[in-house]
Amino acid sequence: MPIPKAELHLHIEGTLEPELAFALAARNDVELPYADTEELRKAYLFEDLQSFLDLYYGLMAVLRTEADFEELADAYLTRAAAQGVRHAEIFFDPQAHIARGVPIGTVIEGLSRALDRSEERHGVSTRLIMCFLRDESAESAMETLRAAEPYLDRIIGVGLDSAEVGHPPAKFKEVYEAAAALGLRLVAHAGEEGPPAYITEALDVLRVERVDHGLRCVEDPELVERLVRERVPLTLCPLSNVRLRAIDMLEEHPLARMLDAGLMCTVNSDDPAYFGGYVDDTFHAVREALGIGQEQLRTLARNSFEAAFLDRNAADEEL
Ligand code: ES4
Ligand code: ZN
Repeated sequence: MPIPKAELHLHIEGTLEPELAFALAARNDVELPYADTEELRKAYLFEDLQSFLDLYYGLMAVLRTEADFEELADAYLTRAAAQGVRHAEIFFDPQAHIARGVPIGTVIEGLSRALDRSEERHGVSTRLIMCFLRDESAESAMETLRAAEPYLDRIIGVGLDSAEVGHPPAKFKEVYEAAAALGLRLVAHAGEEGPPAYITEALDVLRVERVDHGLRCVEDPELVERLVRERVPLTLCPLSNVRLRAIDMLEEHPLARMLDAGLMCTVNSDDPAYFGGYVDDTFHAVREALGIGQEQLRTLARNSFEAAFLDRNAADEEL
């Protein structure tokens, strides 16, 4: 039995498995630049974050209708339940769909169809976090926030993803202020490929409550000390870091050292269809590669509920 856990860093578009991509392509009459699933999988050899993003945004062409988004989310929730996930906070990238002519309402209504039935069907509670693409303008992010206003009852918070370097958090200060004023919770990717200063900026300028990745904090001892002191959750994604070459091999991942330093680490799958495993696969992989023991695995699971946007009682119940 996999250990019960919450997943806090999961891009729903990153759960699009090749088989579903081809099924949706056929249904929607979308031509893909790959002959079959095998050829598609062979393209999953990434140099860095950008080379992954190019393929990831390209394959989204197959997602067109509410039913597509429902099927995508239901497939993820089925797999997540089998991996011990009891609660999932799910990112989605509305701008990547709006740009292709798919309205935000189609995305949110479709995902909601699966999410609304998730507790009953899969025993997984869910939240949705809307991400802004940081390589798009702050104005575009603000327009996206406005477009989401009719659906705010379905969205717990906002995040920031896509190409990090050259797009520091401060670019989105006003959007985050507006999101906070709407009662939304705040997270952001920082310190994945970008420098430790982006983590500090996400905390001080965007006022995020959790940092997605946060990997590169280890380069700045004062920042580590602060993250420990303030108990800032980091949603680490070790398999993603290997596949996107943030680190050379899993054996070199700083997760064990980060836990020893007292950082509030969680382990997550990021884009599991692309990075070689879902979240319990990731727990197994770090156990094997880093010698992370049962006690630390329990700490990671406990941290995942503590860092979730659940109320305290609900989080305690899971433990
Ligand atoms: C992402 Cl791994 C990663 N980093 C930044 N943005 C993303 N969007 C989807 N996966
Ligand atoms: Zn991510």
